Amino acid sequence: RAGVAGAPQQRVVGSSSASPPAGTSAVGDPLRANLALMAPGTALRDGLERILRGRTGALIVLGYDSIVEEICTGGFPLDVEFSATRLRELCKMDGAVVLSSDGTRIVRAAVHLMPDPSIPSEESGTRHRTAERVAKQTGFPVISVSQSMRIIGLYVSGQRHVLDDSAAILSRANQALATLERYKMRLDEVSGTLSALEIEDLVTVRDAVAVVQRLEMVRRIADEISGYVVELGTDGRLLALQLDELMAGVDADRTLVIRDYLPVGRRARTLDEALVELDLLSATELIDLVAVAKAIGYPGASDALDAAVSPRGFRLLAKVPRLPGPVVDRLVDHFGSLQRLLGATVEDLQAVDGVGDARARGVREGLSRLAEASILE
Ligand code: 3AT
Ligand code: 3AT
Ligand code: MN
Repeated sequence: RAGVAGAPQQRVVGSSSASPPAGTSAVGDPLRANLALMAPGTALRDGLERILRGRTGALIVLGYDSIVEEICTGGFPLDVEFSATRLRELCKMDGAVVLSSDGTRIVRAAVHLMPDPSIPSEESGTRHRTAERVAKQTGFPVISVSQSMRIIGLYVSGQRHVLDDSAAILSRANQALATLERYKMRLDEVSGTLSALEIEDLVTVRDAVAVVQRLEMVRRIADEISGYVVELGTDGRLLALQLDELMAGVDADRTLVIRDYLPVGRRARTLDEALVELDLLSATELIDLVAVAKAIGYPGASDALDAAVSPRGFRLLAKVPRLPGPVVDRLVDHFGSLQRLLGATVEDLQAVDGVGDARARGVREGLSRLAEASILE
């Protein structure tokens, strides 16, 4: 076997049961997936709370394979179904409890774990040192319940996470939610302005980039709240509903506005590249419009912000009711810009594949309505 101190595999348990909430980035986050497994409302969390209340401690390994087996000594094999009360009783004994990686079975109990002592650990107590080392050596998440400090810790992929009680998480989540509301209002303002400028064909790079910037700020804070939703489990139901309502359509708009304004030419980026670049911006860079413009492929100079640009029309076409995505793509392909789309007659529109008389009228009316609405604003 390769050196144990090398990079541990990162394992995600229970990821199938934890559906990602709104706003979560596509890349799976092992910490988040594991927090979902032990969130309020789960049997595992119930067991951990019982251990805390009983004022005993615990050391629990979430996964059993040959690597775990090798560092286990003593104790006894069980292989019984998991239950919160069983876990609590077994944790009254000295040693560690080993669960299956989905947390549904108790595999071994009263085990003395002997991880590689050369693995560095910042912890002091033997329980927590062992937890950190076992997590690093096996790649499985390890939970420690401290008897002296009365806290639940999760060691996963080199990180230590202390589980807070729901009240504390909720108060942080509500602060984040208030921030999200403010950001969302500002986003609605700048995107309304952009729509009006698009209709008049008066957009500058600055106007478009301001919307991209606000969308990214909203996405980031929403992602933070998704983390709280996961951690809160059943206690986060109302928070999840509020988040979903505030975030309706935001992700779609993010791709639409970028597709509208991705520059062409030598420095051109694909949509995915632009999204990755945006994600890489630090919090301070995100405040800087020049840096945001650069991320989606515009020159990184402040005078470039004042250049005139024209949208392709994806974002406004998406506001026309009952227009399927592929038809939107073909319309943009055919006309090339929002201005040409706005100038197109019903006959012109019908030249596009999949656009019959009725749909052409729908598009014509939809665009006219959007134009009127944005001028009235
Ligand atoms: P008691 O009879 O309960 O005192 P025990 O054999 O049941 O002893 P525990 O597992 O309860 O032992 O551990 C008690 C403490 O002993 C925990 C830790 O502070 C210390 N301890 C155990 N093993 C080691 C070790 N290898 N190195 C340093 N301290 C250790
Ligand atoms: P507390 O915060 O006091 O709960 P600690 O890190 O100070 O944790 P202790 O040395 O007091 O840890 O040990 C407490 C218990 O942890 C003793 C034993 O039941 C368990 N424990 C410690 N090391 C191991 C190990 N290597 N394998 C299994 N169980 C262990
Ligand atoms: Mn102790």
